Amino acid sequence: MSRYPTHNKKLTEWVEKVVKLCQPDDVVWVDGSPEQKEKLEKEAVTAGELIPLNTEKLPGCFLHRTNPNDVARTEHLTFICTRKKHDAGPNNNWMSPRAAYKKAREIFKGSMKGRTMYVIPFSMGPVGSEFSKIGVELTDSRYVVLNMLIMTRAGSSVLEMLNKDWDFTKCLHSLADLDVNRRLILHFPEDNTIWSVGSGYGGNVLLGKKCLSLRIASFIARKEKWFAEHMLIMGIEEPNGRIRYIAAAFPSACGKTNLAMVLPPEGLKKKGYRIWTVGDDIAWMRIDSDGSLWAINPETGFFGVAPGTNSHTNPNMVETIKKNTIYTNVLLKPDGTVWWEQADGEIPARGIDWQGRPWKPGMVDGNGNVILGANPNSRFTTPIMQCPSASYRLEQHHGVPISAIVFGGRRQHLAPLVYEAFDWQHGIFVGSTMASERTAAQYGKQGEVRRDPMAMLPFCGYNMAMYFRHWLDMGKKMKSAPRIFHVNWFRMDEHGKFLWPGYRENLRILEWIVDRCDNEVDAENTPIGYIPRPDDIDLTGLSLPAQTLEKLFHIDKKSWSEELEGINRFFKQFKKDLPQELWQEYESLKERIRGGK
Ligand code: GTP
Ligand code: SPV
Ligand code: MN
Repeated sequence: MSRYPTHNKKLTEWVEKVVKLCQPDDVVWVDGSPEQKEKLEKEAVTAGELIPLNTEKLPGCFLHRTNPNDVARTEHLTFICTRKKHDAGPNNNWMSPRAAYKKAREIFKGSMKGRTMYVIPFSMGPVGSEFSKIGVELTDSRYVVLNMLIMTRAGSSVLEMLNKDWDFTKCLHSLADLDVNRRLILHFPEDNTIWSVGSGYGGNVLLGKKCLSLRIASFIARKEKWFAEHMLIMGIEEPNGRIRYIAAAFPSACGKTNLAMVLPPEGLKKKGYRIWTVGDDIAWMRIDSDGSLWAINPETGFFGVAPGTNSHTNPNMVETIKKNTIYTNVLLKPDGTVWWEQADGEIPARGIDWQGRPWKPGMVDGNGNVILGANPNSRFTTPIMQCPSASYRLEQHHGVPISAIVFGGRRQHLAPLVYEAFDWQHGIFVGSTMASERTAAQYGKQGEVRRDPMAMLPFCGYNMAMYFRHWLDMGKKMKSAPRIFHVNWFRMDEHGKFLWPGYRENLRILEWIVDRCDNEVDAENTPIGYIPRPDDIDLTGLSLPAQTLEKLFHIDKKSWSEELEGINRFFKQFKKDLPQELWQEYESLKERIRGGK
């Protein structure tokens, strides 16, 4: 019997190599058993890495605080390391593989001394499905292990697949000393390898998520002719029992999680809608034998934004996170429960804030700014299966058929509440020119508008021009391609107030989208695409002045002309690589805007 629980030589040799480099005191293989999980939780509590929460009100829940310098993905420290710089494209940070390995090796050297290294075999997608991919993460963080157990299918069943010599992505992570100056998130798509060091936060370290399922997977998907996308997947069951599935790409903290489990609003004329949540962040989609697009969610958990989550905005999530949940960077209340800004109930009179300091409402810092109880990017990790709207098709190897693809972002001005692209090619133009205001999910200037094509700007593992090419080509391969839409829940009036109430009211818009897919409703032709006729959106039970609706759908020519300039600048950076079709679409849009049709 070998001293390893696997015969996979590639895996054992790699583990040995990493042990030599990082010098952990011990190596533990994660088997996915409840006993091992409990042991890890106990150790994490003893070490002060987790705070156990009120066992009656929040059974199986813990609080974790990350280093205050480490509370969001660090895009400027994230690199795509292809041999040729051109293959990473103009939107990715690039380092040569040789330089990147060298630089990171220095930081990894001895970084696990005094700690245990965990070997986590995990599957993205149902174990054994031909659409799934396997990864193995080596990490010195128990927090990472416990999160990966929620977010992925991890443990012995995956090791069995590896025994059958399935290939896997090598994912190496070490907290090292959490020094921002020694933090790197490196992707080596040509080696199917990820190295992350110096961080302990979410997308930087749960390597199955953004690193594998988007950056590495998008690289593989282009070669294998499928899609790895930053999209939610949801089913909309109509009262007659027909379920239409849609996939929607919104940038980080722009409403994917909320929409994926939305409850139908009161008052809709058609009663009896039901929503099925398949995924809230990542979709892997491929063309199946029927010529249409099918999607799986590779994950098994939600890593959701806490602030703003309450029984009004997202009752399904409030239900989901009552047990077996890891909270990160939220406020701790004296009774051992947690709170964040706009949570349910009263604002607590006191508590311990996300940085571990005593907190009271209204406290201000030296500059007079209000001190928040929870970090704006505080999150919870929680199993999808606990969600009341969890789809019964989550474990089905083929996933679900997609009728519509929806793009969207935060635009205070410009983009109407919803519009439909004229056809696939125009839809790719709409997706490729998406833009959004920056949120707390990434470091950088909040509120600044940036182009975020298909919500993949920080997640595309190769040259984005090639990515657009891939989207255009895939359209030609499908017998019945999904229809493409764009939504904007975030348009504001002149006083900076949201014009659209959002959240569950968004289903009114999805209703129109689904009806369009079924050819059951007409639309108005505008220069930017099809918009609903005023009477075709069911607004019963919602008091929305006609004027507001007009503002929500207003297409301002001057702003669109300015937008065209921004698009032009964005496209130009791709030089000759940008597919000609997108320039054609650009010219057509320009003409339509000028022509005033
Ligand atoms: P990531 O997990 O970062 O990829 O984000 P996400 O796209 O899943 O975003 P999420 O659903 O967590 O929403 C982020 C923020 O947007 C939260 O503060 C929500 O309260 C807010 N939000 C979500 N939906 C709506 C909406 O329809 N209208 C408005 N005004 N805000 C919304
Ligand atoms: C996002 O930022 O889009 C997230 C959170 O979903 S993280 O996993 O940290 O990337
Ligand atoms: Mn996300």
